[in-house]
Amino acid sequence: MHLKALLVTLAAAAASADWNTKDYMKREHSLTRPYQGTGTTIPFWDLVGHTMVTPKQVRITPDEQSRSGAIWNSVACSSRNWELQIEFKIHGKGKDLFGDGLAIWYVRDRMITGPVFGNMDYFTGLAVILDTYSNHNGIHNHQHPYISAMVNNGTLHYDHDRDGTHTQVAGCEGRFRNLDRDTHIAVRYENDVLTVSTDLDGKSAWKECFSVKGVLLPTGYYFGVSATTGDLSDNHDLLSVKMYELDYLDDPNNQEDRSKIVPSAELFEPPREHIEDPKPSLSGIKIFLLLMVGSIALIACVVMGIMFYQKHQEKTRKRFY
Ligand SMILES: [Ca+2]
Repeated sequence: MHLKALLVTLAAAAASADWNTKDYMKREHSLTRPYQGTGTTIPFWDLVGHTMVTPKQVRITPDEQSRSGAIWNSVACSSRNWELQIEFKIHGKGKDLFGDGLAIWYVRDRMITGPVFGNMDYFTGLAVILDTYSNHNGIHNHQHPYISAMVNNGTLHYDHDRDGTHTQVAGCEGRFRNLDRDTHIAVRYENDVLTVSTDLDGKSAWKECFSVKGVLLPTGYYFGVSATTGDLSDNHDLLSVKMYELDYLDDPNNQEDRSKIVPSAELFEPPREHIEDPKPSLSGIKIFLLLMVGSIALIACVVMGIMFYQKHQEKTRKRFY
């Protein structure tokens, strides 16, 4: 096929793919300027805690100690496949010390405050965490700020002391703090694949942070963004949320009832603290030692046997002479 013909075919395929998707921004799950509708409320969104809305941004926490806030979508998501594109800004006075971070949620329960970046612990659903402060005293196999995802069925505890590494599905480093340019993150959930990408370099291009297969999330959960400060602080600003539905209209999978699915992830990243590999080599040494002791015992037996035989021979010789 000629290159031109190929390009035309590809363009036609791309165009028809566009036709088959409902790939457009869903207003009821999105948050764009101007935020306020009539009065002081934001259509489709509810505020929690210290969150303040200004014409420029939704400030989830100011750069002050012990602040906590969230903004929650009030409409449950009925799409099976979706992408959330979030523009945010995390900035503050702190040069070396700042925190704690921001979290993006797709969860069953909304509007509940708690210790996980302003949201409840033992949550049910997905968290994408932009952790600016490393609580862990030891060494991680990554630097902070750090982006990670956690899938929870309500039984897992988010462990701040380990910065969530024990329960994370995947993660990547990302320098997203105190930048002059716009910073964006995309959370894409399509065909049970969770992909998180960032646009932090001002290039208007997505860079993959991680992509994980086998992530099960039901429909009917709520989107939210929360943040918290403690002894350390930062401004955690949300500028926009854009939700795109990725469901194909003629996809037979869309007939499946996904509302009863229990959130789960096939893969969990093995936490660094649990990687202890001297055990196999220890048992190797044990086997070697056992073999050596065995061989020595065997040699000793043989030597003793020979000595006994020689003595016995001597005795019999003595008897005959
Ligand atoms: Ca942390």
